[in-house]
Amino acid sequence: MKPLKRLRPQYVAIGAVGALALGALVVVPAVSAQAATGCAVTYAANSWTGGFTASVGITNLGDPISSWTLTFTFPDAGQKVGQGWSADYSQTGAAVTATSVSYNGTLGTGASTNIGFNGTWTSSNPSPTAFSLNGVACTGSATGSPSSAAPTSASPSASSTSPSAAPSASVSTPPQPTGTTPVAINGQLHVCGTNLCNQYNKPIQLRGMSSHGIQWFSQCLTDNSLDALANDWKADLLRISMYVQEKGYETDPAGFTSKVNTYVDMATARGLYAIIDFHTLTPGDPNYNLDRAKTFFASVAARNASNNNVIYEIANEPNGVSWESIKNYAEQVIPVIRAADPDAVVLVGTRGWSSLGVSDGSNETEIVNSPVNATNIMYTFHFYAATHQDSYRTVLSRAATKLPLFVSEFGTVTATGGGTFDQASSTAWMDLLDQLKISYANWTFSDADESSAAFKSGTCYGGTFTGTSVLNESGVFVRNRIMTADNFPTS
Ligand code: IDC
Repeated sequence: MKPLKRLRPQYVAIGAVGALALGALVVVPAVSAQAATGCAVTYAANSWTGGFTASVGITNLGDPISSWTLTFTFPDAGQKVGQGWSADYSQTGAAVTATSVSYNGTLGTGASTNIGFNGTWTSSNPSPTAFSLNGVACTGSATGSPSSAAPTSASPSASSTSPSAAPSASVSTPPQPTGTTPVAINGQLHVCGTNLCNQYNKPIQLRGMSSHGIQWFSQCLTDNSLDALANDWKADLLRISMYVQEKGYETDPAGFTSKVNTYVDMATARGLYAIIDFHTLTPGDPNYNLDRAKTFFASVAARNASNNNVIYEIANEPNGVSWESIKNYAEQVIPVIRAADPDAVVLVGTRGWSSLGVSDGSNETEIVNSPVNATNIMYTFHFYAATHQDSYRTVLSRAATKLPLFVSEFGTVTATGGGTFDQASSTAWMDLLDQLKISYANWTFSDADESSAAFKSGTCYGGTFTGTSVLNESGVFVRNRIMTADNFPTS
């Protein structure tokens, strides 16, 4: 996804400084053979409690260069650069250095490039100051006379800014949505504090369904079934559950990658968010699949980078493995995703089958005390209502005050995926998730011969997906909960 395009809240254009002078730059008398130097910089940050995504536009106003080093200073001691893209970053105290990478070092006169990073902050998050390119302050004007192209070849974004604009910060908000689908309304999502926020920087809850393993139930993921999910169920979300083992990804990486991308496109066409679920289950240590995860996510993140509806879930249910091992896995996979698709939300599985550790006798404090070193992530919590009851609800409520949580999978039945549909516990869970605005996906949008399946066994082949006649008790219940109005905030 292109960060600059989607940065909306707190859109701070300090580059008005650069644009002002750029617009005013008409003729600088030729002086000598000395190299002309100069630069203009724009900076935009999308900020939430404790974190931000920044986009930096760099325009070279001097003679052509073949590599560059950009330096700037954070005004607040608590501001830190985290994962970056399109440059190599380092930070010493408040001073940040970003160095060009192989494909963007060459900048002709008037040429621009864009870089960005995710950062963290503690007390405040002001825009950086003192931008310099190759040691020359970016004032928006050049010294000396560029020997090549005219400055009018500067990037449209810089030159379209009115020359009379005051060199002060300006703020713009996103326009009202033009469509009514969940993605049209909410746009690119980000994590804000412990919530999932939309393009208006407002907390939202997404409600939807998880597929069963895509190696098994493709008859339930058709144009008709997804039309029903979007229009009859009025869901916001499809989780695409790609098992890695059990005849899944490991047997045909290219084939499964392409299948996932097809389902993403089918969700996109209907204005649904799509979770790409790397469905690790057995073995429970996600590091067993670390190399596969890196290969898979590098590919799907690059392929879907321009989408604004994709959420990446890097490990379904770690089990029999410590939180530190899961964290270590996450800190290796997340940068792979960020390098290709910098602004997508990433979901991290938790210990004990994504129970925040509870099913292993632990709890959320191990995560609070040792969070994954990345921004724009949420931790997953899974439950099966007939098995997991009040004690799990207590943990979820408490953890939700400290951690961004996403229920990327839950069942209304027992943890086996079968057994009795537990309406009372399911209702208590759904009420709690609604109250906490925690997003969820129900297991499963399939016709598997088990009570967790929404559709009665074998009905997907019949091609009818709307209404309740084809649904199991669980399907009827969950559809009723999902189809109530969303009321996403747009201001
Ligand atoms: C179950 C399926 C079942 C399948 C089994 C093994 O419902 O048909 O045979 O996996 O692949 C989870 C897992 C999810 C499980 C589900 C129910 O994420 O893969 O699906 N469950 O057991 N965690 C808790 C429950």
